[in-house]
Amino acid sequence: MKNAAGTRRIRIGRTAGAIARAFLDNLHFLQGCELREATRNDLYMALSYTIRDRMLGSWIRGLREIAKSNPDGTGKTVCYLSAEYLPGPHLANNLVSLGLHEETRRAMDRLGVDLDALLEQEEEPGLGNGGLGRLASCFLDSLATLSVNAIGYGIRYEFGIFDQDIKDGWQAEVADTWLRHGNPWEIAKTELSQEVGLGGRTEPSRDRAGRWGVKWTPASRVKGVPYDTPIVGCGAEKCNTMRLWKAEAPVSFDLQDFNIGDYYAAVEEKISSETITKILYPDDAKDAGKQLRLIQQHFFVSCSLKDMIRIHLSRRRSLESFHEHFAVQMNDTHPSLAVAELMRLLVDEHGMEWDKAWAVTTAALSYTNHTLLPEALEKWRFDLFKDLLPRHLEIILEINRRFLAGVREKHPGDEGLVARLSIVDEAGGRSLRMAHLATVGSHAVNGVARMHSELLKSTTLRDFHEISPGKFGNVTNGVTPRRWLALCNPGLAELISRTIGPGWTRDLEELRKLEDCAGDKAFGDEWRRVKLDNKKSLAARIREVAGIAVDPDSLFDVQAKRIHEYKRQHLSVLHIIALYLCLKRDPAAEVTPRTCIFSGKAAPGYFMAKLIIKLITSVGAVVNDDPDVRGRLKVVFVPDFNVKNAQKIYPAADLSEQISTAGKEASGTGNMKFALNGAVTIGTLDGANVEIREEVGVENFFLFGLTADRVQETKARGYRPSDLHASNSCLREVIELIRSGHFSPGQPDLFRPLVDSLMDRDDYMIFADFDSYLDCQDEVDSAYRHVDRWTRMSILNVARIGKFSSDRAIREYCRDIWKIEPGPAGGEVKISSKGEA
Ligand code: NBG
Repeated sequence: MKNAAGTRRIRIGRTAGAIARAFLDNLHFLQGCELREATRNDLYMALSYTIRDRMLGSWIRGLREIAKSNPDGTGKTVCYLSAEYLPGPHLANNLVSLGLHEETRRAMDRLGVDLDALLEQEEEPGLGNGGLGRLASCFLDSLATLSVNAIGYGIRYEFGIFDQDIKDGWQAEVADTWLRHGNPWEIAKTELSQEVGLGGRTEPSRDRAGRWGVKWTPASRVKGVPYDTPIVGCGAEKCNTMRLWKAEAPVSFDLQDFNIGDYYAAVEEKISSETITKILYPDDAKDAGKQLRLIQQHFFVSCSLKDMIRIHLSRRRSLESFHEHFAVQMNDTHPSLAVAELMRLLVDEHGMEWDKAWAVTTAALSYTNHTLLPEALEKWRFDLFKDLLPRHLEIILEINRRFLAGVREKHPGDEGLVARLSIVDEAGGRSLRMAHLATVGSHAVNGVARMHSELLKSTTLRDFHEISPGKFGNVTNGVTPRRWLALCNPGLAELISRTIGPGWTRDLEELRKLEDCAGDKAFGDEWRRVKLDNKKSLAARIREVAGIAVDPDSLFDVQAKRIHEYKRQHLSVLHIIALYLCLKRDPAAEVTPRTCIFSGKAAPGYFMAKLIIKLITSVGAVVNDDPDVRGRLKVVFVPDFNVKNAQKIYPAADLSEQISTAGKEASGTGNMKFALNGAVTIGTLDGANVEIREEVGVENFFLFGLTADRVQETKARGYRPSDLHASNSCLREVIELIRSGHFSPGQPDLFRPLVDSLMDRDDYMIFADFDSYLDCQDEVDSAYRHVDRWTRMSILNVARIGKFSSDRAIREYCRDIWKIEPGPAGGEVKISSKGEA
């Protein structure tokens, strides 16, 4: 007994001594080695298990509490359905949330192990493309921090988003083998596996009670095995679950085939089943229309809903109360099959009447839209859909029939309205509009920033808003201050905590107390010292990964996000070329030295985005070594933007580039992370920029460019970019320099597709915003030269950014959509005086 208690103390104790003992034990018993022969990965694994052990008690409790909810809504479980997650490295974040960072460092110091090297060893799960996946992970952090019961359901991709290399200035994709050394954070729950059908046919059938129904006989089945990762909230009071499904064949070997000696046929099914969760589609804003993607969506949605029903029935509850215990959020349309699948499960498999099932389904489901870009709105061709999901198609058509009948009743004779609202798009070969399905099947639909939600109501889902305005709302995105300040910027976190106390880690509005320090000389000096330290670290890293020396005293002008024409990295490049031309004309000109830092991945099939990367690196190659420039302008592309690298970039930024064409960026969340780390934004009135500017004050934000309305008007009047090229000499000079092959020696036509698209169409209004952007950048230059003014802007950006915590966003989802009373926020993060979170 005494021994058992002692062992337990070692496994969960919080002192450096207990952590060190547990670590050595895990090294021995789990990794099979001793300290002196352990590899870095052995050490990382052993430490991760050590920290995981300290989460499991609250994790088990958390799972037990799920669905133990009361009828008044307390304890209701949020099921977040998301095809993407970007959790980032777990170890460091868990140390912060558990408040174990200091003791762990002490334990590792005692053993002579370099904790930072182990943190560096972790390979992050890259199970998403960008903002949408990272938002899902910020939300899981906040749900746990606010003590809301939650499961984040998704897909366990064996290969996540590719790793990005830069070769000869071009992006090169490298397969992401994140699981190759094992994943200490996940626990497979093989006995909670689910089976999912695919293809086949449907036929009328009678159940045991003699009622008519439909029987679906799938052509094949695949097994989903859940892998659970504990997600601990700040202060460690609550631990939730990210449950990711891996596809497997229901039986590994078809013995029939095996017996007659056909080994290959025997393993074939296993191989084809497992391809379902092999790879993440590396698409950001374009609908791939791929069959495997539809299978992935169906697979994870079906497994997840069946899992919820399993939990619900295990409590001996009737499915009629399902929605009282589960709030199911669809993160974009990727999980929108949930509408059809939940109906199928309730009606076909559990014998519920259609109307009742529809009431339960719509009460349980809600939908978040994340984009207005028409090319990104998911549609599935009828024939493709029918082959894979014949029963779901029938159900969707029945949902649509009933829905449109209701519309016709209220708006007799308006067949135009009916056609616009229909889930079925009859134009050019029939297809299913998944945003329509998600909207019809949800009780609440929201956009992700105020402006985006308004545009959603006036454009993409206008007719839906007209017939049911009450369904629509807004929840502006947010980011978790734990990872995006406490963890990634320990220097600033320590300064802030020392000044206003640590309460900001769970109530970000407390940052407002910093306003009083905005004019304080000594505080400003410290503020700048922290930023300079962060810039030095990034400079060292840039030298390592890109081989470029940059000056930490120069203005760090950063654009880090997916590469996309609408995000307009190339507008920044045109500005850089204009600066370069100035320095060439007058090498003695007084300028503010700038380091322009880009980072981000391009979808492998998106030629123009890849060409933009090549343009950035090519301009860098010319500018960086030009003797006339004398180091006053540098252009750097930092490869492989992911959570881990982002954590090093945001804290070092002076200027945050948020320059998308107005009306195109739904929200943005990088914009929030930059400001939270003291960068000042240059941006358009797009997405959440609008609200950031409102919060931080118009005098602390560099605004430029056409508004969304003016973009539309300009296009409606017949926008001709070539006219601007003809009339604007600076723009012309910049474009002609690219055209001349100055940045592509020996290949004058290299950038022609890019230049031609700007000259011919300029869909994203680069030329239209060129002057305004350059003027605004001039203002940036002069503001940065006034050190005190800049410091004040930086401090005020942080002091007033509190609204953009994902805790606030989750509180709004709880109040407006899920009807859940969140608990009090967990404890705060302890920030040590050594400047380490
Ligand atoms: C992205 C938007 C961003 C937004 C994130 C998170 C998709 C489909 N949308 O602007 O482009 O910040 O979602 O809401 O990835």
